[in-house]
Amino acid sequence: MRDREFIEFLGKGLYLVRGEAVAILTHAGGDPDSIGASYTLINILKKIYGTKRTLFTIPSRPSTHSKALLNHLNLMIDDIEGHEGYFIILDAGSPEQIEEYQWIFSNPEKVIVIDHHTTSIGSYPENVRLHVSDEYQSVCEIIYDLAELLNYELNTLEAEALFAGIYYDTVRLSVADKSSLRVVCRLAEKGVNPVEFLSKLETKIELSERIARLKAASRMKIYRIGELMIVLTRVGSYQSSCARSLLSLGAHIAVAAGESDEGVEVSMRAVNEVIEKYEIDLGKDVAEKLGGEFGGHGGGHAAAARAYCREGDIDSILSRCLEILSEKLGSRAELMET
Ligand SMILES: [Mn+2]
Repeated sequence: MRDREFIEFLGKGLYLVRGEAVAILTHAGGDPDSIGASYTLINILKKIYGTKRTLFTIPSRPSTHSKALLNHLNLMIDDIEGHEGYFIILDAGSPEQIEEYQWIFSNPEKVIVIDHHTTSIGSYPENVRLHVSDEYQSVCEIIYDLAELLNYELNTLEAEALFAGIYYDTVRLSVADKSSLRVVCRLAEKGVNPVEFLSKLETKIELSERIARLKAASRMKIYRIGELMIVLTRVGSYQSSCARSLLSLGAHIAVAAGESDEGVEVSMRAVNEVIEKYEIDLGKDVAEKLGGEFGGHGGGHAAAARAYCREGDIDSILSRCLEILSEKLGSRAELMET
């Protein structure tokens, strides 16, 4: 177990919800880590803590990737409006990430946060119960350790759910450390078949997503910052999928922005060599800053992050993003002729 003291404190912290009604929330859009952890935690709460009602929701709307996992797990989204009881927030490093559900903080002592991002955790209201450790690479591993502490026997579906979170939060295991890999091996013993399971989550690229990716590529502006290729583009939907696809075209860092109900959504991705060599963290150094400057919020991981900007137009947001990147990377950005 990575951190027994932390897990024991979590196990005890959850005594609070014994026999109570609980609603579980992920961060906006959800991702495999938050959904996989929610699925398994729901079962643990029902069986070990005897919760009387356990609801689940994803703020904003589930992303396409999230929907495939929800279907596989047969996990339904509940209406938690007006829920009275406890709330557990998973994998959301700051309160803004639960979007429209800010009302749950009217009773902060009934809110429990379980997470592995520590940078903005101080922005949660006082009296919210925090169980946060950045020693962990995923919330799914925290829930795995909790199951181990409680002697809870995971079934195959729960093992798959946790595997999904660890797999994606460690960028397909490429940055997985010894502890994450140990858990992956334990999960494999529970019957996870990675090839079969991952193909279910990954084969479905909708036609609309293909169109968005291709448009993003045709509209992109290419910049050079020192030895790095940075691309910026605008696209109406699937911003994160577009940014990701531009990395496979050859960009070191890709930024895709587009209008959403929330204002301008900016997704960014970087290849790992750049993250390591330049010690840049897109979540902390770029998305958080950008969101803050344009009246919104942002965050994420070193190699994958997102900002929501409520003020400003796409062009000024993208050029500020480029400025932040060049400051951080220590050279000027030059536009390449196309
Ligand atoms: Mn996570």
